[in-house]
Parts: sequence; structure tokens; C-alpha cells
Amino acid sequence: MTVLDDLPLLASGKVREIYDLGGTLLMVASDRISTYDVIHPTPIPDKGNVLTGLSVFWFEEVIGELVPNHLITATDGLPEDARGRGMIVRKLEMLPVECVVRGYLSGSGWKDYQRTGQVCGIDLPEGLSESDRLPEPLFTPATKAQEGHDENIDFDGAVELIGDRALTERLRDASLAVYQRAAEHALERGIVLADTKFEFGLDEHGTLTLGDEVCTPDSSRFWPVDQYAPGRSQPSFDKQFVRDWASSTGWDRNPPAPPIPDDVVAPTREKYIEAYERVSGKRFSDWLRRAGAASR
Ligand code: Q0Z
Repeated sequence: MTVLDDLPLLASGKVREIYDLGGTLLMVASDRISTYDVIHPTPIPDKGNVLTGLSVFWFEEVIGELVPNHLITATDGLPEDARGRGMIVRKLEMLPVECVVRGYLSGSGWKDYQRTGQVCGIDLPEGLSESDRLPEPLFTPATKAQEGHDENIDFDGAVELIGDRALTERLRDASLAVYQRAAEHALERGIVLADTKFEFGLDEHGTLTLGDEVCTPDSSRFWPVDQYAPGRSQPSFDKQFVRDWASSTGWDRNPPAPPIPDDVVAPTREKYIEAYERVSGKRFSDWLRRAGAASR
């Protein structure tokens, strides 16, 4: 019986792994959670299942017609211990730029705007506030840092890394199209998709292909629309209980992160499940069944 531990690991991130299946890859989302960039020792049960269910929903039902993507299957032929949280994907030649799209002014975008009036070389109007909706969504590329934080770059910086201006323009256009479609869908369901990060690659024919996970709470900012109020940082749809609790402990935000108590884990797990159900309009239990995840 195949188990993940016996597969060759291609890459490991803070909260997910990617295994080499030979001709294809297996991406597996874990239940690990970080706050302030540090992984907690306590998992959030079903977080990996939710993130994978969400990516599959976006690929299959919302953005599939806009740009080719790497998903082969998340429901057939996965090792038992990856079912629900794994996707078998096509191997791509990944492009060395993080394709960030921002619809709202937050995080490093807000920081850069306050310092320079620009984000990634794009001039913005004066007088914007933190978390304001932008006049239009911006393609704000970043470097892929091996460790530490990705660095925002301007469009010409992305062209330099990609080595092809026309391909970078197609990356920008695809990123904006996918974000706009997903953000519109999310907003209809009560979630502000404030920004998101895509990773693209080229397939064996040189076709530009969307890879990685898409529009999950780990790759995006999800804000509850009923609490949206610019002029301050926004509560996170998924992580706010953990952040609030972590702040209340006096933890200095350096590793190691403290273990999360059960009475914070449980409502956090419910928020992830709510994110899946709101965005997809489907029951989370239906995703687990469809994927053949071990029933709890
Ligand atoms: C994605 C990453 C992860 C750590 C490689 N379809 C693809 N083809 C080739 N490479 C990748 C993909 Cl998705 C690829 N990453 C990012 C994912 C753990 C790093 F699950 N690295």
C-alpha cells in the first residue's frame, strides 16, 4: 500500500508537501497552521482537506475556462493518506515570479504605498487608507524567496526574471482575469478576496499553465464582508481566533510558536469549513466523500 512517507519528496513548504510520482506530482496540503510566519505545533484538523477542496472547486467550477491549470485529479488514484487533501498535478516548468494580484490595499502593498505612493512601481491616488479597495486590481509581482519574505518588484523586474516581455504580459493578464473572476464569486458569497498569489508554469508544449493552490486562505487574504471597514487592518476570515489567542499569551512571535488550545482549534476548524462551504456552496462532507477521505 502506497504511503506518502515512501514517496520521493520534491519540495516541502511550511504547510504543504509536493511528491514526485514519476510522470506527475502529488501536492498535499497539511493541517499545519502559521501565525506571524511561525508554524504552531498543533494542527487544525481538516485544514488540508478544506484548502484542497477549495482549490479543486476554483479549478473545476470557476476559473477552468480562463486559463489551463495543472490539476489532473483529486479524486482518483491518490494514496489513502492523501485523499481529501491531495491533488495529482501535471509537472510544469515553474516561472520564477510570484504572481500577486491585489484588489485592496493591505500588507506589503499598504506598507509600500505609505512609503512611496506606489505599489510595485504603479502610481496610486493620494489619500488611500489601509484596506481600501483599489481603483482597479493590480498585478504586483514578487520574487520567490527561498527563505524569508518575497520581495515586491515592478513589472520590468518581472520581465527580467522571466526573460520574455510578451510572456510576462500574458502572466499579468491571466493573473488579473483569474483574480477578478474569483473575487467576484467570493464577494457574492460574503467573502472579500482582498489579494491572492498565483504560481504559473509552462507545460511540455510551452503552454502557460496555472499551478499550485489557488485562492485559498493560505495563498490569499479572505475577509468577512460584513465586517469590512477600511482605515484599519481587517480581521482574517480563518486565522483570527488563533491570532487573537496568540496575542493574548504574550508570545513574542519568535519560534517556537505555542501549542493552540482545543477551544481555539475547534472554532478555527469551523471557520475553514465555513470558508469552503460559503465559497463553493457545497457541503464540506460532500467533498470528503467525493475525495474518499477517511471519514471521521
Ligand atoms: C510548486 C510548492 C508545495 C512546496 C514546485 N505543477 C507543478 N510542477 C512543477 N513544480 C511545481 C508544481 Cl505545482 C511546484 N511548488 C511550490 C508547493 C510545497 C513548494 F506543495 N514547487
